[in-house]
Amino acid sequence: MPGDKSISHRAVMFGALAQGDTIIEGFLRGEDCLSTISAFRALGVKIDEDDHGRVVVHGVGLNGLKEADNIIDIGNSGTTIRLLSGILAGQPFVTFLTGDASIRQRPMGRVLKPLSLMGAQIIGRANHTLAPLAIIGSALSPIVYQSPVASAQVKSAVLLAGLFTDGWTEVQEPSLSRNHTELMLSAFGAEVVQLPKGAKVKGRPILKGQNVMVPGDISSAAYFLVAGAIVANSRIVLKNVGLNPTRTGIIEVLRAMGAKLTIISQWQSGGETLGDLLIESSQLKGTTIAGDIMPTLIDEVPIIAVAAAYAQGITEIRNAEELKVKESNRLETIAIGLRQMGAKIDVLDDGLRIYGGGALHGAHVDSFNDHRIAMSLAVAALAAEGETVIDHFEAVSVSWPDFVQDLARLAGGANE
Ligand code: SPQ
Repeated sequence: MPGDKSISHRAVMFGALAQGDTIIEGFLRGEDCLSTISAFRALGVKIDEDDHGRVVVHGVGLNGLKEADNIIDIGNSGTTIRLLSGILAGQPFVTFLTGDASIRQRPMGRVLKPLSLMGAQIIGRANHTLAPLAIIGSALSPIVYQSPVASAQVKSAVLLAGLFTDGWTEVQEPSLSRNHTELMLSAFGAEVVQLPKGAKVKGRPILKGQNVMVPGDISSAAYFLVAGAIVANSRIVLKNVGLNPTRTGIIEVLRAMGAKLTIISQWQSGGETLGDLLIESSQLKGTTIAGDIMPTLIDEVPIIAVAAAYAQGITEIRNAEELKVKESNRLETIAIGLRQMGAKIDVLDDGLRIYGGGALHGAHVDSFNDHRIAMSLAVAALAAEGETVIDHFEAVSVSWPDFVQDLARLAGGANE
């Protein structure tokens, strides 16, 4: 599996803020994580590759970043712009951040609001809710922030700003979101306390460069887990997959749907849980997904919709409003694609109702420039009757540049 996107971003960011070198093995060379590397290079951090293909970040320490001499373009990466905003809010210089058309529509107010409560000065379009952003570095104070959304990007932005304050910064969230920031900051030497729904961090730590082993991305593995379940006569072993409990909702849901999914082995590395997974063709049945599990499978909803379309019975997904503000409105875009392939789906205010059981057929569909929609529709196409053409498939490059080649190794017949 390609390296975990969330962990790859954070390894570069924390490596940059640490003293000494950070060596990253298994770094995801997708466009999003490459945008994070470019951003930190623009901020004066030397980042290169060693003879073993590992990324080496030559840390500048907590106070070593330098003002960039131009606008930083973070492309399609929400994680980069939001976490960077937290880091840059407390710097003694000005930064301008922008991104592609999708990023410039995604909500930034959710990050700017808590940061401004800490004393940050950030200007954005549409009354400080949209990028481009101008970040005028300022002295920050710690806060206790009650986040209205379960978002790891909001939580991380506030905790990272908290590194540049005197005292403890705390974020509470409605449900626990992925906790890679907390685990990795602690591995780099920061004092971090994990809360049942949130976390707190002590400001001005001395971070020390680390060797980071990036696990395979469970959000990428999800495509092959569903492919293995819905395509007849499949048997796939996926190795070194990250199994952090804040990310494994997909495993719980596929099992509840009747998937023959086995965790063959499991181990710990760098504070993260990893494992090898086995998936076999399965007769799936509908299920209900709602509540605290949602942040643990937030990026997997489109591929779960595919599994549900091939399952017997109805699947209902609720409390998934966050899907509306991703790279596309994923409730709408996955419904459009799957309907074109013959599925029956209702888009609800906060989720999807999928009527399973109908056979899907090939169709001419669109990814809407969203990597997760592109890969989900490709998996739907595998088990459909006839050929499917997916427009704007190149969107997969943000998280899995070799997706087609890897899929073709398993399925044959896929091409660009
Ligand atoms: O980085 P980006 O563009 O926001 O990527 C996505 C994805 O599908 O790859 C979301 F569109 O993943 C987010 C995820 O949805 C990555 C992330 C992180 O690394 O902290 C957290 C989640 O977002 P959020 O808004 O719930 O915090």
